[in-house]
Amino acid sequence: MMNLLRCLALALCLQLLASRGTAQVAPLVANINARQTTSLDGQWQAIVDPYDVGALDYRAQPLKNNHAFYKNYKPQSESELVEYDFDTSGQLYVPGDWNTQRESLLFYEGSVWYKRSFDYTKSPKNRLFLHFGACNYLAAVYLNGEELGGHEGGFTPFDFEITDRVKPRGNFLVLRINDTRGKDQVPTVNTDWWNYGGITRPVTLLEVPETFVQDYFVQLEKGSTHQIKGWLQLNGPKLQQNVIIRIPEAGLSKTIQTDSKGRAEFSFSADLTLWSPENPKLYTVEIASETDQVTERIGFRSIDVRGAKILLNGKPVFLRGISIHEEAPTRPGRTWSEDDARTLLSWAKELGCNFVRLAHYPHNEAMLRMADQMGVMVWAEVPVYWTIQWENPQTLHNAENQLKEMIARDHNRAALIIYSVANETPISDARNSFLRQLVQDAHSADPTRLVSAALQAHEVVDRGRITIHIDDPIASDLDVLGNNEYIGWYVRHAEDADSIDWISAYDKPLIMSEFGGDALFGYHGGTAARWTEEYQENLYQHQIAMLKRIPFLRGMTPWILKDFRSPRRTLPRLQDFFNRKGLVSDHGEKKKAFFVLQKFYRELQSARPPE
Ligand code: GCB
Repeated sequence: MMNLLRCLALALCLQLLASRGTAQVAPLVANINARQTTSLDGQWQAIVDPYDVGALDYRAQPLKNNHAFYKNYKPQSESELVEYDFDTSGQLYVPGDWNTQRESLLFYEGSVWYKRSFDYTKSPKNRLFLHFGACNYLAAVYLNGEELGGHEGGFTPFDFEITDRVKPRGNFLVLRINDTRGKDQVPTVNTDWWNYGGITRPVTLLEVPETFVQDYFVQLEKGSTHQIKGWLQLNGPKLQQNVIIRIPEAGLSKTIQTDSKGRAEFSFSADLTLWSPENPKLYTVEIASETDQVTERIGFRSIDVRGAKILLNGKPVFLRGISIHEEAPTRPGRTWSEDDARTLLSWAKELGCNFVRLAHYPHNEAMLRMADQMGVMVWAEVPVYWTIQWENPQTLHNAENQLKEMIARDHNRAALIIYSVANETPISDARNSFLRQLVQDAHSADPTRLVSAALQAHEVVDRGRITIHIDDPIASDLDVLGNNEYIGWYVRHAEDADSIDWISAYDKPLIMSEFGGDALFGYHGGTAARWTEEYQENLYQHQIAMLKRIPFLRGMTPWILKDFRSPRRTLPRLQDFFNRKGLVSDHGEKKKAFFVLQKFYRELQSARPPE
């Protein structure tokens, strides 16, 4: 009986996915900024559709006729019944979440239809792609009244090819975005961040030659500081070509041949100035096939682990980090822009950071590129958060897909050193094998970077002595251990940290991936008074004293740079739907604890590098 129920549930999931149409997305085109592009950003017409009447009829069957919103149908006579109209329904800005654009949408979760028109004349032989930076959470995409396909997952890019569908004049593009939370989704229904819905990252038309360089991986070979090893992939009818890879500044030029599948692997030695936070050196890398060429700024560095050490370019490094959510610096709402990335990373640098944890999902591409330029190492993460449906194969497939898309977008970023596959997930056999699969996926998609996860340890009290043990079984699969702890906020008192010792069952580096406490900027009191800046300041002081005593600690990313919107934080006047663990307020004001961490990071910076 149980098996039958499982089969039924799975069939329903597959059917749902089929209707989401994830199969039709095109392979991701790498480095779109270096291509011939046209932005479709700006004001789009938008219809808010809480009951999905634009997609389903009154029997909840999919609409195929002119009542379907994607048809953008107009009444042909004054007697014809048409119950929607994009032109008079208002507008939303793309990219952007809908929640912060209209007061009435602040708490809205459901469907919104977006529409915009465009003209486009492409060169006759070229191909045209539609690129979406991200849409949260489900996207169904229609061009000129026809379905292109769908995408699931709110934080990764996807493309559709529209070469044969685009017209010189009067194209109309319609998207149905739905951000209803679902138990089987990634993330699942329960999170500690705002479920910002919408077309949250840029939309771009991308014109490429008939056979083009679709993707490439140009990085140093694992463990080496002088050997470049990588691959590239062509897409189109002429798959066998000569391709030249050039790094003019390093005097490098290498010709390779792609095989009948359009793929080539290469390896050659190079004498390079290595990328590091102190010297974030980027080289112009040119890839020229017979039919296409693309240029990208790429940095080269090695990242390894030896015992409990993390080695950057062969030398031990301590990761002075901070966690960050993808919100604009001084207003609530999702961010996607270069300017916001610069502000957020400048705050991190002002703190003394050489590292950021981009929690809890893949952040926008501008952030990664800015980190490359500014010299800030990055931990990137997929939203496998708290209690995912570990036993659901569809959920695993979805998580794997999000991880794959994140790696595909960012695998040439020198700043990116760690992929994290999960945050605070409860140990069970099903969870362990789910995460093991993700670790394996990350290593096989990209063998050069480290894989981690934010775990939770447990406390043992023996004759008054408190020890915290890191022994999660998944740790044996990870290169670096992450651990979240809230001593002084959810558990115990800040002062207890003074006598707590940490024990790890693994000879691996540890990053304390979270600790912290809430403080409302400008709210003052004693060190025991919750929500005050003094409470948070005191908590950081005791945390730092404890962290200094952990011999295998190789980094930390306290929670969190900036106060952020969270539906779980309802307390009036103090929270008002903000998680207040930021070192900076939601208006950009620095709290006292900011300076405690800054002082510690300055000490670390001027101390001898770790052995
Ligand atoms: C955590 C979560 C993070 C929360 C934080 C908190 O452990 O990883 O997403 O926001 O605690 O403030 O409770």
